[in-house]
Amino acid sequence: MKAVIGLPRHNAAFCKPCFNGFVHEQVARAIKAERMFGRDDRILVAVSGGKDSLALWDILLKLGYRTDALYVDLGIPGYSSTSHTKVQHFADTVATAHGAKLLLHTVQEEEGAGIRELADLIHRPTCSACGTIKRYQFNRAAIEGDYDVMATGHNLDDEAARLLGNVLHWQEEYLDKQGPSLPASVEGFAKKVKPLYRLTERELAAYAVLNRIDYIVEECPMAKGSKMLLYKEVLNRLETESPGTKQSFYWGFLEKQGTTKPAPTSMAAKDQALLHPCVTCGQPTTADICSYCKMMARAKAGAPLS
Ligand code: Q46
Ligand code: ZN
Repeated sequence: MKAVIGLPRHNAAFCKPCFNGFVHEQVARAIKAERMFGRDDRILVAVSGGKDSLALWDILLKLGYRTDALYVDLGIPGYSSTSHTKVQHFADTVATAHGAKLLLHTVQEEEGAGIRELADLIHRPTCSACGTIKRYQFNRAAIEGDYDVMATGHNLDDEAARLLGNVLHWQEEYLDKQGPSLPASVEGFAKKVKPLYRLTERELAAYAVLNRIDYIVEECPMAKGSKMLLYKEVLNRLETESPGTKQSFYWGFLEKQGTTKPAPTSMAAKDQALLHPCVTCGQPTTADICSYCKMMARAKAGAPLS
């Protein structure tokens, strides 16, 4: 059969069925190696409408896992409506046939304003406010829906870029939490996994195209000029010169981390000592009020939201 994609880091070229087999195998290995979840677990995938998260939902369904998805509508003009349409289309044409459902949270409906307006009100960069909102929404949906684990579509490029940023700034506490599987440290905090960490952005784009997954190609407009995009560019240059760089950088880190980091149980114990329920929403936090509730209180004080 005709080769449809060459993978320099594996020194191989694949036809479509073999490529799909390769992608599924990489995800299966990730799930097993990092003890992400089992056959009986209920999984909630965070979908954005991009190739990675939709490919992840597709792969987990095809591997036979019980996987629903959550889409958070951030209310970014011209972007959120398109990405929502792509997610809905995938849910209707693929996921429903597997008995899976799509959950929807709309920031505008819940908080009276979209993400950009909220960020302006509290004088924070949009992406930092967005991070807090997404973390809160995904965790809440996972806990309320009684899911065992929450999965995100972060790929090898994302994780290598994040690692580069954390190393450049010696963000040790972030380095500690950069593994592909974070345990549910306390009641009220969902376990989080990244089953695509063995696959690159290019491989996932190829998977989406070959399997006719209709995804939003444009990046979120807020990502423009971000450090993450710069780190990805740098790593792509290195990858072109020496294929396998991203893989050896991130997987090498995981290997070293595996030999030095404390076992997840002791990490959970450490977190458990620090976290307790937010007095406003009940989600775990190290302060009295969680960062999401603080943010919304500040936004409401800054300007009355409808
Ligand atoms: S969605 Fe949100 Fe990203 Fe858009 S506003 Fe920034 S953080 S760029 S992954
Ligand atoms: Zn709270």
